[in-house]
Amino acid sequence: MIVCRPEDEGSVRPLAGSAAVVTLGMQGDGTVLESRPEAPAPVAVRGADELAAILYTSGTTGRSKGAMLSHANLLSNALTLKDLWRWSADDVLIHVLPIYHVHGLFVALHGALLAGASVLFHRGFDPEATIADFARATVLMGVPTHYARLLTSAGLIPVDCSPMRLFVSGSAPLLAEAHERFFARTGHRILERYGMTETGMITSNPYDGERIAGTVGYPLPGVEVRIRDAGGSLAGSDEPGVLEVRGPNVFKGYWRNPEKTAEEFRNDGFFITGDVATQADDGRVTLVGRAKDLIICGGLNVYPKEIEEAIDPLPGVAESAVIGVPHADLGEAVVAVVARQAGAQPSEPEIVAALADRLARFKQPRRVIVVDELPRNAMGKVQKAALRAEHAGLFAAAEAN
Ligand code: MCA
Ligand code: AMP
Repeated sequence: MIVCRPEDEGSVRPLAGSAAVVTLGMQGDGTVLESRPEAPAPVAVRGADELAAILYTSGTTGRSKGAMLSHANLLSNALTLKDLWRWSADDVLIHVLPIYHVHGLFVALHGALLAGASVLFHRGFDPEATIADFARATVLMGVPTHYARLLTSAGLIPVDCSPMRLFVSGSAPLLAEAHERFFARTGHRILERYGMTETGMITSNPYDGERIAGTVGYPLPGVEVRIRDAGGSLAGSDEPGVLEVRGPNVFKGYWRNPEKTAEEFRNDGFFITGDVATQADDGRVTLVGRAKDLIICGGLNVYPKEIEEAIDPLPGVAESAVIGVPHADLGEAVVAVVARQAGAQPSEPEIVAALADRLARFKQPRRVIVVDELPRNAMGKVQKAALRAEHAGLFAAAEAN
């Protein structure tokens, strides 16, 4: 069955083959327009281990990888979260996330669908429209940028959010300060959880117990987590290392990419997340960094290598280093430090303009800084940590002005 907007029906039908086409849309005045199939479509029977979805996720190599998720992967995570977060048919979810990522597509929608709850589907994220729905909804799921924007919205004080029972945050780190400020404004402690496209959700702060800001809570029931230090041994409690995960939620591998699949799994079935974490004696996990060179901007992932590969061939550019810099709204913002070729004068506007049709908007650097040369260590490696430290205040300064 294909569900599309009424205005797209003409272009979708020729592609539909034997699938039923159902249309669903809304007029400006809020009237729902829907068509139903002439006859109910036959239900296709699928095995638990069969492929349910291939979700593309970017990689350090610059090329996207298709994560193969089975029906069992999706179902196990959905059933676990339904119990853990107490979904019921009385719930009303405010849906503000894109439905092309695990967060909006599975975590939010599956919970609601499995419980038979209702969904208030927003076309995009508007803080005022979201706050207006707090009076008639029970659950909100968002990335930290959503909460940062709710907090800068005047509408949040005073606000009737009496029906609301659960605010979830994930996809990027939620600042402890945002957690506290949200509590002070609304009386709700945001529940932070952690996951990945390849694994669905891995850990969650508790529904009843203490939700500690800056931690991502405990491994979900049935999900095993372990942490390996830099030497490859299992880390002791509170010692940092790369988090590995195994369980019914973990994907089957990358589509037509057995080499990459083999690289990211251990022989005993644990998947290497690339996130650096610590685990306390009681099992609580805290993310402390990333082993993968990844920037998370407004909940969307940007791999520096892809951006550097777009910048390096531009006229007058010798080389570039792309970093993430703290940004109050987006969490991290993409910044490119560009070393010019001797005698050349590439400018920020020129580079920005050249990238406009080469990179998706969210991957485009917010600032380009042109320098004579990039800092390197004794091994000749570009010192990104030094660049991050040097430019850490870039957006803080802009906001203060
Ligand atoms: C939009 N822009 C961005 C971003 N989003 N730039 C950088 N990073 C972004 N994330 C651009 C727009 O194109 C626009 O460009 C300008 O910034 C201002 O747009 P604005 O209107 O402020 O943006 P928006 O449309 O309101 O979007 C912000 C957003 C959105 C609502 C935070 O980025 C979003 O929905 N993020 C959530 C992504 C998500 O679902 N992540 C989960 C994936 P111009 O100035 O040219 O107009 S991770 C996942 O699924 C795992 C499993 C997990 O753990 O959840
Ligand atoms: P994606 O590849 O889009 O599925 O993004 C997954 C990555 O998002 C993880 O590997 C983490 O680095 C990050 N992530 C997800 N949830 C959180 C969280 N609560 N805090 C910090 N980082 C997170």
